[in-house]
Amino acid sequence: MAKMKGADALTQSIKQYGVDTIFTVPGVQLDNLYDVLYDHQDDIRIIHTRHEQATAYMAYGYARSTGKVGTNLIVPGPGLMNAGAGLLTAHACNTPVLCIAGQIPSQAIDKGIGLLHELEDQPGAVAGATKWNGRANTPSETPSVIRDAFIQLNTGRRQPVLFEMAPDTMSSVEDVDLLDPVTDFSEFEVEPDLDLLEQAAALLGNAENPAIFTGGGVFGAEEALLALAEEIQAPVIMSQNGNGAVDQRHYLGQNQMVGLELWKDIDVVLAVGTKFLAPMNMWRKQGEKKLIRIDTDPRPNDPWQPDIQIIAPANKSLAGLYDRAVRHNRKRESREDELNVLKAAATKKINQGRPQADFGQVIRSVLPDDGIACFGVTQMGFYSWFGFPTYHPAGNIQPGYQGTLGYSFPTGLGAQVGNPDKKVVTVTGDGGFMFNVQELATAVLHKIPLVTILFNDNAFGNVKRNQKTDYNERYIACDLLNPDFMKLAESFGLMGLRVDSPEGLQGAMEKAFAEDGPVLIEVEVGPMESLWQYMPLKRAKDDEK
Ligand SMILES: Cc1ncc(C[n+]2csc(CCOP(=O)(O)OP(=O)(O)O)c2C)c(N)n1
Ligand SMILES: [Mg+2]
Repeated sequence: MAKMKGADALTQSIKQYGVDTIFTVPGVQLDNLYDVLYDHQDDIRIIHTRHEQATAYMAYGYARSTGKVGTNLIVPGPGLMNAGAGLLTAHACNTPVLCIAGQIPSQAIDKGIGLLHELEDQPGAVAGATKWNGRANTPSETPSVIRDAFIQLNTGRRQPVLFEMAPDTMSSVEDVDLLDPVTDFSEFEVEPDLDLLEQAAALLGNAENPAIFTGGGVFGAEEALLALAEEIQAPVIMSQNGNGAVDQRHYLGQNQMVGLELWKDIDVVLAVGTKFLAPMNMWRKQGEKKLIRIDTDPRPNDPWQPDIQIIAPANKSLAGLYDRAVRHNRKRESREDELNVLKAAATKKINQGRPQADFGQVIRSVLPDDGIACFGVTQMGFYSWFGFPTYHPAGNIQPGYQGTLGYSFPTGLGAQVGNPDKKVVTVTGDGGFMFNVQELATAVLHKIPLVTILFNDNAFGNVKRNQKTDYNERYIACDLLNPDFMKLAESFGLMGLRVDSPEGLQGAMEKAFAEDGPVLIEVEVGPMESLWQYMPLKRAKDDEK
């Protein structure tokens, strides 16, 4: 027990849970907390951004690329709402972000009296983007509310949580018992049902043609996933958001293009931590397929209900399945040759998409194997879903089903902060980049050596192409006025390189990686062809009605 302010209790509690970086924009409701954080700068790095949106995206990039919790700190009301798109993206991508939001003074909360930054039912305003919320109303209860927050962040579906503290709680003093932090969160996890594991293992072990489909929910369970896949020789078909759970240089690490090729003959599907969207809604249930699902939450609204549903974390479930599958497994030949042939054919097909493939292959070849790429909602990003082989779980960061334009530059910055010793690139369009262009200042000020590759077609190119092909060239709201990006880079104080070819990009990336600081590479491009014709995101050909 020690006497301390609420702001102290909060700072010491989050420090106990390993928070070492906070992405933030200050404001009056946070002044007291900042004054405490001043004394903890050796342990907690404060990265202030130029817009709250970036605090959440950076926390997302930090968390998604490290597996740790990412933290942002913002004022209530408009500060929190500005951060909303980032929280929503992290929510979609099962990524744990601790969002610490200020509040108005305790006595005035939810009274609607018009105090600065007041937002009635603040937790309700972000309920769709957070899995949990909690408010510490006194200094003494702060450690237990933070403990609850971290249990939520580290168990079940790892998604953002909202923690609130009012300014009067930050400044008031009480006896506080800083609790011992939880170190092993597995004791708070649901255990998989052993009977169901046995049934699922028998089904998989006896299957003639099993396949495993995974999404972002499988991250953290890579070892058990590969062990099971190798045991039953099942290809692991990763969603766009789940790329890298199995190294895509491994013959079992496959994307959904190959998944669709295999679909007709698959007899038992194991879907882990995935919405399983394309197969369920577009490819449909052809033939007598059995479906086993492993999820943290039930999915009662899915049109195709599983034969066996295991509600438990991926890690424990897959480890349990592996142990049992070994007993049930039939004798199997290696599928290496067959699956490598299919992979090569799919790669050839997506690489017909030009110039995306030419640039994409350069990015892959210059980025080190352990490097991190964060692809924006740009035509290069769509290419990356199927054309960019991903070697590790953080190798290809995406916005998931939110498709959040503008997320990639600040998310890449957050990933670079979390991985100071790795090469990190962000790939963005001119449209998306300008959503958060102000964070060039953050990159320079905080010395974040991210390499940003900006594909500039002076358009919301993807929108423009749709208007060309589907709406008779009735172009509206898609041409963009851009600044001179090289002058912009110079005025923010970072290196700018302009190129217009894949060879130029190669040289620029090599130069950029040799730099000790952020670099902006602008790639001048024209219209790009649609890649949808190559993608497996449509009805299977011989679909049953
Ligand atoms: C938050 C948000 N707003 C709008 C969109 C719709 N949208 C998708 S792609 C796109 C254009 C992107 O332009 P740019 O970043 O220049 O990439 P390009 O398509 O030119 O490669 C737009 C407006 C979106 N996905 N997300
Ligand atoms: Mg563009």
